[in-house]
Amino acid sequence: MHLYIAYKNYSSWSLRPWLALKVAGITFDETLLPFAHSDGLDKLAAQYDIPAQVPVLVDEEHVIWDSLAIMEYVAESYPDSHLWPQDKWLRALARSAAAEMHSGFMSLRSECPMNCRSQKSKVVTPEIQADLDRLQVIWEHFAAMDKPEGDFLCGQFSIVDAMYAPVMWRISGYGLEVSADFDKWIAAMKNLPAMQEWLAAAQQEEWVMEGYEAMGD
Ligand SMILES: N[C@@H](CCC(=O)N[C@@H](CS)C(=O)NCC(=O)O)C(=O)O
Repeated sequence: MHLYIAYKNYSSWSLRPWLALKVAGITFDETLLPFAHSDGLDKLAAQYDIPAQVPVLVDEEHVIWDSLAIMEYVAESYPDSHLWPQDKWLRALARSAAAEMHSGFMSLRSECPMNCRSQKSKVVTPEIQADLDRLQVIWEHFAAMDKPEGDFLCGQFSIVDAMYAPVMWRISGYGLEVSADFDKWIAAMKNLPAMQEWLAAAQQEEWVMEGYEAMGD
């Protein structure tokens, strides 16, 4: 199984399946395609007739080209990894929140791009505040559920944590605040050896995306 990703410092969609695979202990090969600095991603896209976007998973002759689709495929292929919670109601909530992340949080995503190695401040616009308030409400939904012990959204780590992983860097990297529960989740996420491995690699990278670096106040 081969996962194609981009910059560990900036590529939020790459982080999601990479983290899920790592936390689940699944062996995979990875190739980093720095799309603003090389044509590797364009070549991959042309080879498989897919959009020039990461992440992409290639398993045998099959290609999967979307972060959530990749994680669904991995969860199905490795049921013992329990990448979704066992309980069907908790799983339904986790899937709803994962889907909301996939298609929402536009202000947070556009105004506070993931930049793992930077620490900035950000004036909170009403649009950003609305996204922060929504995060708090989502965390309250999970807090109200019956679930296994643990500080992740479903107790134990699952795909919904992976989907929100870049948000963790956005909140901590731009000095934003959500709630005490959210801070507990940030601590658990930062404590994951896989997250530390990702951060160490992001800190080593020399590519700079000026547009991303210019964000923040
Ligand atoms: N729907 C895609 C979105 C992927 C996406 O937007 N990836 C960005 C990197 S984080 C990308 O590949 N950008 C390529 C470019 O801007 O040229 C997914 O969830 O996997």
